[in-house]
Amino acid sequence: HVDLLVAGEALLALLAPGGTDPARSTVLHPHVVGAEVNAAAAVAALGHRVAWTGVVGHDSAGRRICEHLRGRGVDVGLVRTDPTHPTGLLVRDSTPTRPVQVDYHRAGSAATGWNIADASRAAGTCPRVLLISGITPMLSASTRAATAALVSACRDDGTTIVFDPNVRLTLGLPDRWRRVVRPLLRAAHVVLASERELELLTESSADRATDDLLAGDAHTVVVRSADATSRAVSATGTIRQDPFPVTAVDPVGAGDAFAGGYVSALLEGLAPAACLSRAAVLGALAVTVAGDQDACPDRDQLRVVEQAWSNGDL
Ligand code: KDG
Repeated sequence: HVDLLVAGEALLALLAPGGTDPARSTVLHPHVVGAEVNAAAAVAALGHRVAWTGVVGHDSAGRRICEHLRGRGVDVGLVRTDPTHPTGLLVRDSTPTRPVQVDYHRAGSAATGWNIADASRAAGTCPRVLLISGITPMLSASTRAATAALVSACRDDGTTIVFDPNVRLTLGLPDRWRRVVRPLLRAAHVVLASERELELLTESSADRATDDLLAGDAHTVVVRSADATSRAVSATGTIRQDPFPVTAVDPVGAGDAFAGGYVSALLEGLAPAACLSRAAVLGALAVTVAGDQDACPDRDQLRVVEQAWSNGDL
C-alpha cells in the first residue's frame, strides 16, 4: 500500500537562469519537472509513502528523472522505460516579472505511451490518495484511456481521488480540454483548481461550478484566485486563506506544491483549515526558487517556516 499514487509525465526542464533568454543564454540548468511528480516530491519530502506511475525513454533524461525522484523518496518501481521513444523535454526562462515562456518538446514522448496495463499495475498499490491532473489525459488516446481506467479502479477500491486540472492551452484548445478533462472533475472527491480553470472547464462561474461539484461526488473544492488567496469549500462551509509573503523568483510549480501540501495534510487527517494553510505554505515556498521542486520542505523545515509565519517573522 502507498499513501499517495501520482500518474503523469515527468520531463527534463532546461532552465535559462534569472530572466535570460533561453535562445541566447550560454547555460541552461537541468531540472526534473512535471506537475504530478512535483506534487509527489513535495508529499514524499514530508515523509509519506509516494509512488509514481509513468513512462520514460531509454536515455539520460529518463535516468536522471528516475534517479532524482528516487532520491526524493518517490517510489519509481512502477515506472516503465520505453526503448523507442524519448523522454520529453521543456525549455523555459524563469522570471517573476512576466509570464514564463515555455517550449515543449514532448509530442510523441515515451510518456504519451502510458497505457491501461501500466495503470492497472499501478492500481495494485491500493493508494489512500490518487492525484491526477488534466495534463495526463490530454497527452494521447492511450494516456486518456489509462487515466480513466486508473481513476475507476481506485474509486472502486475506496481511494480518495484528488484532481488538479492544470490547464495548459499549449496542449489543446479549450474545447478539447472540456471534452477530455471535464469528466475527471466529476470523478474527483477533492478538486484543486484555479477560478480560471473552473470557468474554462465548466463554462460557468467558479462559484456555480463549485456548487455543482459539491452536489456530485466532490466533498471539497479548493479554489485559487488570481490574487493568490484560496478557499476550501465543503458541506461545512468555506475556509479562506491569504497567501504567505515571499519574494518570488519563479512562479512555476506553485500550484503543484500547493497540491502536495494539501494532499500531505489530508493524509495526516488534518482539518480543512490546516490542509489549506499547509497548501499555501508549500505554494509560497515553491516560488522562491527557480526549480519546481527545490524548495520542498522536510518536516523540520516546515515546522520552522510555519512557526516563523505565525509569529510574523518572515
Ligand atoms: O506545473 C509545473 C509544470 O508546468 C511543469 O513542471 C511542467 O508538467 C509540466 C507541464 O506540463 O507544463
